Amino acid sequence: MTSASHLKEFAADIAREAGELARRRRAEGVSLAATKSTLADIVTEADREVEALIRARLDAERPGDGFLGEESGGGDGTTGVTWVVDPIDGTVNYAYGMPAYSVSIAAVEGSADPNSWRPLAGAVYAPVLDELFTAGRGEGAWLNGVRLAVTDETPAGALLATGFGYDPSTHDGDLLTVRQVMPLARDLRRGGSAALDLSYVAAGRLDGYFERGLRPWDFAAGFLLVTEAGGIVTRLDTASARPMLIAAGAPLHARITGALDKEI
Ligand code: LIP
Repeated sequence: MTSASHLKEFAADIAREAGELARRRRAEGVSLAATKSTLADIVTEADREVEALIRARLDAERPGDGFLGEESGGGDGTTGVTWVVDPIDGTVNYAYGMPAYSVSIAAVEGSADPNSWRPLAGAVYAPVLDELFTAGRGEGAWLNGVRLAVTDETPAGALLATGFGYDPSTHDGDLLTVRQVMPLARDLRRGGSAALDLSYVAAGRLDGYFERGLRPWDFAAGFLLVTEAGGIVTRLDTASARPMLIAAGAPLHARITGALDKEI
């Protein structure tokens, strides 16, 4: 099995190239390619082009690996390594011209099933800010070469982030979850990119993050960033259609989990 360090460097190199393509295409003007689960769940031509670039690089340099991409699906490989890719996470931000979008690339041991995979390496690149978050299993989490750590004290309350699904029928339930957790918070952010939200937890820019209904490609890289930065990431209700993901330092993670158990 290739080392986590090598997979991390490989993911970082591809994420930079893919992010630059996404940034160039955004500057040229974005065209809508299709809608998916709802009218709000969009895919742009750039999403497809960026994922094709990532897949071509992976196929050329690691042809036997498995792949799961948000736009092109994929399948298991023969090497025991599977790449889990979101070419543009924060697609709606990207389409509207907001800078909070990222390329998320993760390598896992096993298949692309978050209930059984073992994260090995991850890279999340935000091209507008030129910020590259990377992690290798057992090697810590880094931002542009600086070591990252989650926060552990939130005396003024926690700075939390969350997100909402594309299906409007889920919004009431998600807002109820926000009400359950808000007593722990000093404030709440909704950035629009799960990969960046998780990267920010790893970097201590957020104290915690929770969201229902994320897809594997949304969190595969960010999950490892948080755990390698000393945090805890868990998924609740994994048998449901919309599992809950919680990411934070250990004390806050326990408080968020406890708050979700309370009726309001
Ligand atoms: C997005 C996530 C975000 C979530 C959005 C959407 P996409 O991924 O990163 O956290 O709230 O509903 O799922 O669709 O931009 O790749």
